[in-house]
Amino acid sequence: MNPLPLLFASDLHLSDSDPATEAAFMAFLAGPARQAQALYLLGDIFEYWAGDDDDDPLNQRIAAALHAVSQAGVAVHLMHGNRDFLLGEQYAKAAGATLLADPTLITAFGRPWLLSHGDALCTDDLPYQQFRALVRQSAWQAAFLARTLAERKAEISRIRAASQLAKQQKASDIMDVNDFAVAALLAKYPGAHLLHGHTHRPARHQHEVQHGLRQRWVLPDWYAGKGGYLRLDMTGPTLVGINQDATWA
Ligand code: LP5
Ligand code: MN
Repeated sequence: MNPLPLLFASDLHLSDSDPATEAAFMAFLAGPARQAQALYLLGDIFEYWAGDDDDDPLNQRIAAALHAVSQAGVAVHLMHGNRDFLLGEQYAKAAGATLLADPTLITAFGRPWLLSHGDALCTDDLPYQQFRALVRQSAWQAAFLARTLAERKAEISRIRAASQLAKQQKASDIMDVNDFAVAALLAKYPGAHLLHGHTHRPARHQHEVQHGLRQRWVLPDWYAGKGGYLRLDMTGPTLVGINQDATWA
């Protein structure tokens, strides 16, 4: 029998205000995800994450659904995105999942694959990288998490508004990955292909690194009825849309 595939998804941006995306993700967890050896969620699973003490019913529904996938024998892995990097071990445990560092190297179907959310590769976006450097410090996070949930949510709401405004001033290229950053990262992982999300530009790219061609697969986002995942099996990676009409790579 052929070995089961590995599935990768990211950028679901789940929130109370988007029940259609939650329903699509639940259908994915009840369907294709059960026919896999492992499920990797590479960040921005949630529209934002204020802390594991936020017991919003949505968070509980998703934890229960992921836990059921893991109970069915599928290894569930979570990686932080730029919106849910405060998601902690407590929530991962409730979801029956392991938290992965960004980046993480795995071996599957006889070759190395490097997994990342992708935001760290957008090195041309200097204001974002400054913001990231600040909020990824453990001391900053501990101080933020020490505030009340209501204060954290209010602060996040301000940051989201500031981010929306800032993005309107940025050229689209600035918000994509930088080719030199991709090559520098892949140079540290001989022979690996890269899988990431964040940019919402699903595609397959090729990069020449150390005199060889490396693939870079970009996962789709799930906003507004879109959505899809990457399926990795013996034949290699395939981008699969949850709607019939998705055409990628
Ligand atoms: O997510 P997306 O794709 O819309 O935009 C990202 C970058 N923006 C962000 C911010 C998040 O969207 C919103 C925050 C989520 C919750 C985090 C929880 C805990 C943190 C709480 C912080 C108080 O990631 C956006 C990129 C874009 O991707 C493309 O790569 O461009 O980056 C920005 O827009 C950032 C701005 O350029 C600079 C930061 C603005 C805020 C300034 C206030 C600084 C005060 C810092 C103190 C916290
Ligand atoms: Mn992201």
